[in-house]
Amino acid sequence: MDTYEHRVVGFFGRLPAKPHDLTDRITPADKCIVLCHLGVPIIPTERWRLTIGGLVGHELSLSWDDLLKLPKTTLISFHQCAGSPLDPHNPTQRVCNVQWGGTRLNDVLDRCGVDPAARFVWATGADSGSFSGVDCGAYTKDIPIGRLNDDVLLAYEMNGEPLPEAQGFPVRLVVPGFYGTNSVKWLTRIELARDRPQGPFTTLWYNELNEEGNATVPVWDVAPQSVIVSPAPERETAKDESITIWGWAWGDEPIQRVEVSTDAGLSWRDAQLEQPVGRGWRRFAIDWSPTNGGSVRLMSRAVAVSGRVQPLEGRRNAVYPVPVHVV
Ligand SMILES: Nc1nc2c(c(=O)[nH]1)N[C@H]1C(S)=C(S)[C@@H](COP(=O)(O)O)O[C@H]1N2
Ligand SMILES: [Mo]
Repeated sequence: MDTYEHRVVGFFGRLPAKPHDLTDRITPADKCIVLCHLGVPIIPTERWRLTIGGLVGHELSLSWDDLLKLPKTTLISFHQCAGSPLDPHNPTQRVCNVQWGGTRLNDVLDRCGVDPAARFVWATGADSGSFSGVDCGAYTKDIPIGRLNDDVLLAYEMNGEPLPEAQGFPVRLVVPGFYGTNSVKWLTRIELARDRPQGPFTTLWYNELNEEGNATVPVWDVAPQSVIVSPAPERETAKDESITIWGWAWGDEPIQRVEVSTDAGLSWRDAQLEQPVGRGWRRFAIDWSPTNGGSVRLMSRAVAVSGRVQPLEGRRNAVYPVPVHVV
């Protein structure tokens, strides 16, 4: 396999924007999350190739020019980091909303043909090295083949611009609805396989007990979640003054409603929830006129169509409380 010089060797990330900074529907690139376990490889487009192999009719190798000749799709999708694989239940709210541009993975797979025995799509990046004391080799993730909708992209644009280097230049996978960890950056290899890959990112990390506590599942689909953007934590608001509490809600499963509590979770009211825009996050809003003075914890919780609710604590999609002061 080709090896690449790295701009950064070892873990690299950007401090995530706080929820009250996520005021834009489409998050500007410099406020988006950045997370690189193994560093940042430098990949000139002239050298880049994507090979597609494993359980396919015939292997394919695409150059940058080949890729650009294929039809381009753009879509909006929320993009959320599952948090550190070493601390997976910590609710980090590392999230943004992005417009991606690229080629449908399905269009490329149609050209090489998929063997019916294939059950997983492996994706490997050009970055390699060690993470948390483990020599990882390359970064390889998988998605179940049933998840190969037309929204899975070989993306080369973020918000209308080429991908930034740390965010996968020149090409990354984007799997809308799945946690960011599955959207492999600096993508160089796609492989169809019967089983899950055996590297540390699919065995040692990024597997967890499901909510029912009865099975270990891969960290794939994003659980229902919401954050309050406004008011910001610790804001003062006047008694009897009406303010709008608003924020974003998202999840792999469609969200049916968002509830807001202005009494630390004792009672909940339905917020207004806008219609979905692609796979993007959705704005919710509710008016509130506090009648009593003092400190208050505002909360929002998303409810998915299945009835699955954002929990109060204990999981990465736990409710994000916002303390405010009524004066
Ligand atoms: N090749 C590669 N792809 C990767 C990673 C990585 O370390 N290497 N990190 C993953 C994780 S955990 C996340 S959250 C997203 C972050 O994407 P971003 O940096 O563009 O926001 O990339 C994913 N894709
Ligand atoms: Mo992540």
